[in-house]
Amino acid sequence: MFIVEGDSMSTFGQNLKYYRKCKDINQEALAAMVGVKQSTIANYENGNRKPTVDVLIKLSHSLGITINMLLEENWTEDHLIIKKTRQEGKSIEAMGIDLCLEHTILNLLNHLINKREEEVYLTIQNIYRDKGDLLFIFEEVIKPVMVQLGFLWEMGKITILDEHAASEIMARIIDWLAVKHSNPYGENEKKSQTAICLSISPEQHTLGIKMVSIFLADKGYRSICLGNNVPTLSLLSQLESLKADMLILSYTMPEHADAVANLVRVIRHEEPLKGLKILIGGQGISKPNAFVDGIEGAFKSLYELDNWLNLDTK
Ligand code: B12
Repeated sequence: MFIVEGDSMSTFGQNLKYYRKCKDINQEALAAMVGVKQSTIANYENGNRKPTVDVLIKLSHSLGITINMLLEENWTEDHLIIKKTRQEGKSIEAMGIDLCLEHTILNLLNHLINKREEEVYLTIQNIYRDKGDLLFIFEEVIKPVMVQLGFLWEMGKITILDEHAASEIMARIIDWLAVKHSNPYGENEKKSQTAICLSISPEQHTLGIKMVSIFLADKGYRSICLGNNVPTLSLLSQLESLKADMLILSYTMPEHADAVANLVRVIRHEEPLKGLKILIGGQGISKPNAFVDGIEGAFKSLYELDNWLNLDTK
């Protein structure tokens, strides 16, 4: 029985070739794993031949991916625009691991837009199993996927509803990563320090601050994420009662810079909070380490925060 027909044949061939290269397996080796000739794999990849269901299952097992990932159409016109921009000047072969990442990001985007939560989960789970590195998954996978989702929305290719659904899926995946990666005793001696993390009101973007909070927990802080819409008076009393050492403020929209500056000003007038370190970050920041009196640092990424923390502990 054949299940790959017409145009989907070339999609299948293209996917097969990409995933094979991602896993750094040559055609001969894959053929041996699946029990077919090398020329059969070449024919699949060129779109000249179709696999049987049996072979398709073996291919997906050998490459460690789902059958859907082999069959689905990832190369829509929109995705190709993004792909072309991002890969400009690089040949497919020269892309190596980047190509694998690129393909993964496009797959995730596709799954998110089509609201296939399980596929998103499986893909991220695979990356987590391979890398086990939160910083990599947050900065190199989830953030680029969300930014590209934003481009598609800006271009009118997806609806605001698609964007909401995608954010909800991603929020659950990030929470799953947090539990999976939880490090209750901390990797260093920071465990006595408390960090309070929030998105500045009226900011609605909260995935970034979730990531920052999880990252700090992984670094050994007692990290408390308050999400968004936090009333200022409650925040002030919480900072005091929890004896917070650090306040982390995130904002995505540049116009929320004033709200950040105002909150920092209010906090700096509170005598009991004199020792509190305030860090700000997010896409809303125009220049790193620029503006706002009374803060310890302004950051665009978790890499920058990581560097700062390493310096701060020395
Ligand atoms: C999902 C999404 C939404 C969701 C958010 C859901 C949620 N729970 O978060 C919803 C649908 C609610 C939404 C609403 C809006 N959105 Co929106 N949204 C996005 C989208 C697609 C993804 C956001 C995201 O999660 N990014 C990924 C996270 C991980 O990135 P991040 O927050 O920047 O965090 C990273 C770093 O910045 C850093 N970081 C963040 N904070 C901090 C803090 C510190 C201390 C440190 C060290 C690091 C750090 O760490 C993270 C990992 O690297 C973006 C596209 C984009 N470019 O991101 C648009 C985008 C941000 N949204 C946009 C807009 C316009 C809006 C709306 C105004 C739309 C509307 N008309 O209603 C509203 C905003 C209302 C408001 N008051 O905030 C624009 C912003 C344009 C601009 N620059 O002004 C964007 C860029 C889309 C676009 N291309 O046009 N949005």
